[in-house]
Amino acid sequence: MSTTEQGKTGFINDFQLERHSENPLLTTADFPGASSVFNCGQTMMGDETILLVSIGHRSGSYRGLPGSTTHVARSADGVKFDIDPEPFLKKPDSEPFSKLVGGVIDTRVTFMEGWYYIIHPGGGRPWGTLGILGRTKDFREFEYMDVVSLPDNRVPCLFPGKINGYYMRLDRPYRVAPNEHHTDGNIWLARSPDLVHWGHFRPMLTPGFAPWARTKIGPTPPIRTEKGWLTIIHGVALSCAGYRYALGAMLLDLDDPERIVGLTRGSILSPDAEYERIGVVPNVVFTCGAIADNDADRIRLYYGGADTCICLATGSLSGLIETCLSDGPPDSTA
Ligand code: BMA
Repeated sequence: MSTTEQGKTGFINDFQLERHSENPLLTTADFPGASSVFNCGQTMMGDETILLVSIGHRSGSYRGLPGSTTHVARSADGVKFDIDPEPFLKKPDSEPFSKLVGGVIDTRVTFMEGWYYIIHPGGGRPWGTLGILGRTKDFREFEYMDVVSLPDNRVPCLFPGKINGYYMRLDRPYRVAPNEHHTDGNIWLARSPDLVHWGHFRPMLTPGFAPWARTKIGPTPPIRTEKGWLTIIHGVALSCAGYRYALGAMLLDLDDPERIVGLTRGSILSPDAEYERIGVVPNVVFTCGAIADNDADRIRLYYGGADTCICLATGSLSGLIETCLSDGPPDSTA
């Protein structure tokens, strides 16, 4: 196992993503009236890097609640971003979406068959939090498709194409405790003939495989590599200081993605920089995906720091894959 123990913060991996020297790349100052800046969905459209950045406003809107907005940020070099002034995702007019979508956070983007599919959480009170699917071709026009998961399952992450005749996705259903804090939640696999109807559910990974992921875990859309489906995951540890969000990765078998062939036991990015430790929600590095630059053997991860800024971390793609493989499959799956 390639992990080393780092004092009280738990395990971090020998393989660490490197923070970009210009971090944070986007802050509340880049969005007039913003009080918080979240996560973000990410993809390439041609040569352009696209981020979906969700914003809470000083007027009081926050975290996917009505009034919060999600904007497209576009970049030619992956570092300097132009932000579309008009929100890309707004509260929709048509049923059932108008009932289930206030504002949007945590967008997961998957490109397949000429469309960018986006799943984001919806619902909330009184329904519970569920996954809503829509799609765009250009990050200007967006169409909602359907509600694709029941509460509480807010993070369905699509694979970028059919495998063995089925669309597939990673889920993270969870239970909400009486104090309304999320509890547990495991990663599952689901299959579908058409992206709307889902079944063949299989359990894959449960929290607790490492100190940084002992309380909660969650997936992002898998990326195809020669050695397997690479999936960045987040892990949460709860202590007397509150939640601490870190990132790791897992590798899934190409033909049988239910099988985890590698899992980083240490985190590959944890909240250590000031802009990750101090902000609206302290001690958070959180991402909704990653971008693989295969020719450059590089993985780029745009992530939210402390729910207050967007940052970039990079690393060797093959290095991360090898780390997953050398750390090996989880000792026991659910
Ligand atoms: C998660 C996500 C992230 C956020 C984190 C901490 O559940 O919603 O976008 O960064 O909580 O607030």
